[in-house]
Parts: sequence; structure tokens; C-alpha cells
Amino acid sequence: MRRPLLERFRQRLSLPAGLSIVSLGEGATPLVRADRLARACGLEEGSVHLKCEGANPTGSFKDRGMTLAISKALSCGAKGVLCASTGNTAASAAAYAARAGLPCAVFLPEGHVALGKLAQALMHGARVIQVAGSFDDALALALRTAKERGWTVVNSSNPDRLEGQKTAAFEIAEELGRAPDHQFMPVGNAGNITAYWRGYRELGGVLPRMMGFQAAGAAPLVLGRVVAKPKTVATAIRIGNPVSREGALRARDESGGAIGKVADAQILSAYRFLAREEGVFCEPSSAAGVAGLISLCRARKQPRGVVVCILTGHGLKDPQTPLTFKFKPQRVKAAGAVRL
Ligand code: AN7
Repeated sequence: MRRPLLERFRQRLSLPAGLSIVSLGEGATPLVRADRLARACGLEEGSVHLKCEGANPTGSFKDRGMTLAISKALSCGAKGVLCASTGNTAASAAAYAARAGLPCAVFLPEGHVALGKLAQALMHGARVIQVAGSFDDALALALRTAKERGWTVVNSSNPDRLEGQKTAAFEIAEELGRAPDHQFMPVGNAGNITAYWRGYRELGGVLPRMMGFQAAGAAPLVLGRVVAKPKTVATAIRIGNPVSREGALRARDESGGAIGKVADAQILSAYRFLAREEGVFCEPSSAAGVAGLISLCRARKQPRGVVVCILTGHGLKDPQTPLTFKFKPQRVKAAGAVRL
């Protein structure tokens, strides 16, 4: 049996003594070389790697923090857990709550959650609350409901989430023998970039420049103001008022990195490139960091040294976006002739 993530990194985490761990075998995700991507960017072969977080039990990086948040909620005798989510937090919370035997409620922005994530929440028995509004509206309602009912919030405002998520930085540094020089990743609520930066700083040694990318229609950190009506095909990062704004800005400034924005067309182009040229299928939001890397390289601002791109969620989360591309299957009779 795979060791729970929290046990593997016990020394580097602040865990209460005797915590009973709720695990689905999260973490230890593949770091794969991306030589075609490197070549397309004008970078040296062997210098670009993809951290495939879609290989986590529920298909996204959220499982790293959820194992800790749900273990703690269970040990504290929580009545139930709840979260607002663009989908992946909901899927993860629903699965870990099911495993813990805790009731779970998820607040989703109606009409803007990828189908696979909704299916996961339903299958794991969560109470699904569709909110007529954005993620930011759903979060406000979730927080109010938690207060009224005394349920535990497992959004990234819960410090256990980011504490668990920082383990991804440990895995990358362990595998490369040191931290990368540049890390490219998507940014929504900005919890993940905050958690990675904490992880790398705790390790010491080489520190990467943290390069975060938001979708152009949902880029509050780039614009320096809340976006009331965020809009992007990358629904996971369709967020106008990031909870971990301060953490993201600190990661950017302390690391000498940047937070930029990429258009939906650039996100979709990177998404297709990864699937077709690297054999790695991530969800659209996950490709935002890669889109940022490609865009910098096109502008001849190649990053130096070792580059890691974080692919935060699996492509199967969103079975609908691929069908928006031109796609014409051959229809043949069972014994017919086939063109290849
Ligand atoms: C695939 O599930 O916010 O910057 O509610 O699902 O830490 O928010 C998801 C975010 C990137 C952004 N990639 O991470 C949610 C949620 C994927 C995501 C992000 C999300 P943060």
C-alpha cells in the first residue's frame, strides 16, 4: 500500500500527535521531461519538466491539502465539512469526506463547473448547492452557512490546506536533486503558489522564480483590482477576488518572479500542444502556466536553467472542451474500408 503523503513528509509538517490520517494515496505524482515543449520554446532538451498533479486520487492537486484538512476535521469532531469551489476542491472534499464518513456540502457557481468534477461530487454523495453567481459569490454563501451551522470550512482559507499542498515542492526538489530555477503555474485563488513558495523556502538552497499566470478575463492580481465578472474558458481559475492574494504577491516579489495573464486562445493552444506533442492531457486551466512559458519564449524572454510547469488537474475532468475543437470521425460500416 502506498504510504499516505502526510506520513512521508511527517518531519516537515506540523501534525498533531496521534492524528488519524484520512488518505487515498495522494502525492508522489510524476515529474516528466517535456522535450518537445522545450524545443518549441527554444530551450535546451532536458530543461523543462511537467509535474502531473492530475495523477492524484481525485485528479487534481487539491488532494494534498484535503488529506490534512479532512483528517483534522475528523479528529476535531466536525459536524460536517463544506467548501465553495470551481470544481476540483469540491471533488476532493467530497471524496475525502466520504472516506472519513463526514457529511459534505459543496457550493458551486452554476453553469461554470466542468462535468467530470460535478460527477465526482455527486458520486461521493456530497450535497451539491448550485449558486446563481460567480465562485466569489459561492464562497461568501459557503462561509456564512458554515458560521450558521457550525460546519468546518475546507477552502484554502483553512490553513491545513496550504500546509498539505506545500509537499509538492518537496517532491519536485527531491526528484531534481534541487529546486528548479523557474516554476510556471496557473493562479486562481492563489493558494497553490503560496503553498509552493512556502515549501521551497522551508527547504532552503536554490529558490525558483515563481511565475504565475491568470486567465486574461480573470486576472485580478495582474490588474491590481477585484474583477466583478470574471470570464474564461478555464473555469477552474474563473475567480475575481483571490483569497490568497497576499501570499501570491509575496511569492512573486520575494522570488523575483512575475504574475502575468494569458488569453483563452493561448491557454487552449498550450492545452492541445501538451496533449498532442507530449502525450499529457491536463485540464484547460492547468495549461495556463505552460501558455505563459510559451508566450515569454515567443517574446525572446527565455527563462534560464531548470523549468518546472505545474499541471494542476487531469484532462478528463473536463470532457466537453475537447469537443469544441474541429473533430470529424470517419463513419464506416462494420465490414467497410477504412482510410488512415
Ligand atoms: C486545475 O477548486 O479554486 O491558485 O475551487 O482547479 O490555488 O486557486 C481550483 C483552482 C489551478 C488554481 N488549476 O489554484 C477550486 C479552485 C486547477 C484548479 C487552480 C485550480 P489556486
